[in-house]
Amino acid sequence: MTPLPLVPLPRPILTPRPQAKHLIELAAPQMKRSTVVGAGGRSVEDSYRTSYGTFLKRYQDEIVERIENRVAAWTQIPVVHQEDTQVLRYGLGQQYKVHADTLRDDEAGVRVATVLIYLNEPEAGGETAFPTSQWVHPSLAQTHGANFSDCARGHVAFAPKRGDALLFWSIGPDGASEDVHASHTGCPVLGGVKWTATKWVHARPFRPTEMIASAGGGVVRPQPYVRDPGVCYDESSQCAEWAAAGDCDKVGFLVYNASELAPFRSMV
Ligand SMILES: O=C(O)CCC(=O)C(=O)O
Repeated sequence: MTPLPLVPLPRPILTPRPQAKHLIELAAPQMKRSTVVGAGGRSVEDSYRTSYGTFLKRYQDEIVERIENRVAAWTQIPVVHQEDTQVLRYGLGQQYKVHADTLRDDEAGVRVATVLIYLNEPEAGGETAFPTSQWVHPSLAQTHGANFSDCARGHVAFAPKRGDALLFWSIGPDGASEDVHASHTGCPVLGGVKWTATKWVHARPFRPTEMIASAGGGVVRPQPYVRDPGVCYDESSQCAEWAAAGDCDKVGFLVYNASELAPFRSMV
């Protein structure tokens, strides 16, 4: 089977100022040089990945919890499958060269999806590029790529926009094979600084006892991805119009804005 080109979905996921700023403020005092997985599975510093980063615990406060719940709603996979939030800071020239996110954990299995949230906008560069994928429609190269840096030019790529997030799947629909189109790079920052928050989502629950501890030791609250069948969830100003046209009666209805590749509203 020839795999389909990857369609990373950009979507606003944070209220840009307060929530993005909050994540940066939580992370800033504890940033350390990022690492890659080296020989024997050890974490090592490498010129392949030159950012600084740290992790924020799941459900560590209300804002983190809200964001994690949104990631769960978007991926339709519970928060307990998410790793802690990794916040990254890229200074001038810093980057993450082409790689796949398919790290395996003994208990949680493979990382199946990534939600990459942009916390600010660098002055130049810093795009996320997918050099082994193609745009589903060639016109998108013009719409999205007008001001790309050399690293991103000609590729499926996204320039950071504060509050927006990208969702992409690293594992194919068979649940096992790696999707080569999901290889990606964090292009070098050419001006200013770039902050991101990454949520990696695993096939199975990721260290559930840690999550219960960081949620205060109590019972983990119900998650919003469990939705009432037949209930509309409005995520677009056009929802009232679609509802009036009877779309809410169509189970499984999902509206996409093809020009932006963003799902606006879903029903279960
Ligand atoms: O910073 C980026 O644009 C990409 C980050 C990334 O590749 C990752 O965190 O796995």
